[in-house]
Amino acid sequence: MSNHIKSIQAFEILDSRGNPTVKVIVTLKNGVVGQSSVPSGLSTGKHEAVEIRDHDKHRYHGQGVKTAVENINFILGPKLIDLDPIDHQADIDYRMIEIDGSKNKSKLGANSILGISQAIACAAAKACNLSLYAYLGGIGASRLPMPMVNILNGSKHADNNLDFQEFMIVPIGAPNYSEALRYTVETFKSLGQILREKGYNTNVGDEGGFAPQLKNNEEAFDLIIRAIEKANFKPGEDVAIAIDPAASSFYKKNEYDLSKSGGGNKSTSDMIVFYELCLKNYPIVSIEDGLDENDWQGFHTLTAAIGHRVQIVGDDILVTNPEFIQRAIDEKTCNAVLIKLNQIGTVTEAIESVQLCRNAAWNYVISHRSGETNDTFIADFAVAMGGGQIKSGSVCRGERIAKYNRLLEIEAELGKGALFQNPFKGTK
Ligand code: 2PG
Ligand code: MG
Repeated sequence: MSNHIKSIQAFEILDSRGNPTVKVIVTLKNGVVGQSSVPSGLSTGKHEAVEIRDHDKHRYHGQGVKTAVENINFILGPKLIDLDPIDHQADIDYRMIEIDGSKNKSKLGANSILGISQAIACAAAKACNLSLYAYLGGIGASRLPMPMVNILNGSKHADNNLDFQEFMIVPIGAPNYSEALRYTVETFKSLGQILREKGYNTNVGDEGGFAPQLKNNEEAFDLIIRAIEKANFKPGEDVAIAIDPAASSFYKKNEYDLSKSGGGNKSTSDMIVFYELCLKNYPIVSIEDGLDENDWQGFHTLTAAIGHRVQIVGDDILVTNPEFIQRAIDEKTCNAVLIKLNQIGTVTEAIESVQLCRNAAWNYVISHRSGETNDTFIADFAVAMGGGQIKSGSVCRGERIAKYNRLLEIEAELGKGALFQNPFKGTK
């Protein structure tokens, strides 16, 4: 029986916010099955590949994905039957891009195309009797990524007064992945205790981080430092801080509106001064989307000012698009890229984006979306791409933990051969 594709079937399932999303099952003629589900963002970049929703107000408040499912079952799927998925990922992905025909996958939907793209990779890996990371990355794929764990949620991911979307911790002193994860769990638990003692709410946001009402950003940083210490780690040595302000979310009328968290309105240069001050006062190693997604000049100035001391990550501004990333490399817009498969819509193009980063000696962070499923594709993808960093939210909520747990499994499978990527201190 051959490895060729027998059928491609899609379904509407729910993501972690209870919103519909796409699940795809690819079956090969030899009975091998590969499956994958598609995530969905809330603070999306304007230039992301387009996720198709039904906009039928009578179903799921317009959020249904039946059209995307039908595009798979009746348009894309039938055109891929009989193809051999093994080592033909790029060929199949570019066929789908051609069938869609638009510049941003708006005709058939990035959610349709990515669902197939990921499920094809999973089926091919299984047909080769390989783990997904080993199939995608080859025998050199043995480096686990540095986790960036989001322990305080704000902005669009929580109903509190924090303007910044993500306050993360990075276990930069950990010797390996499993220890790194332990550092983050113990710090997260300590933060919970501190919040409880102060009478703050310990409910969590969309990505599993706590979501209390705080006085301002400084209080968030102070609480995190206390949590690191309470967990018996040294701030800046064992555990550092990373932030994703997701600044496009509070950029209004040419100003950064931080009034929700008591910071007033700020210009681009005020924001840069503010970040410089944060770096002086707190052990911050990474700032993602510190400015608006259209502020290429501002990003360049920010990188020139502090890029030698801190990782400046482009998410909404670069949308995992190789063309945008190449421009950013040429113009020194930042020095690292957030990689989200559904921002670009195929596994092949996401790999191209990572390759651009590696060639430019830029860091890259493989990322989940705020709307997730228990799919663990990004965990394998991170190892296949040589480690880098991964952000999958907090060490809380099943859909976030699924990725971190998959990395523990991979670490165990690699045994003595497992390496750990520490972009802040070198590989161990
Ligand atoms: C981000 C992501 C993931 P969303 O901004 O980095 O944390 O959020 O998926 O809502 O775009
Ligand atoms: Mg972001």
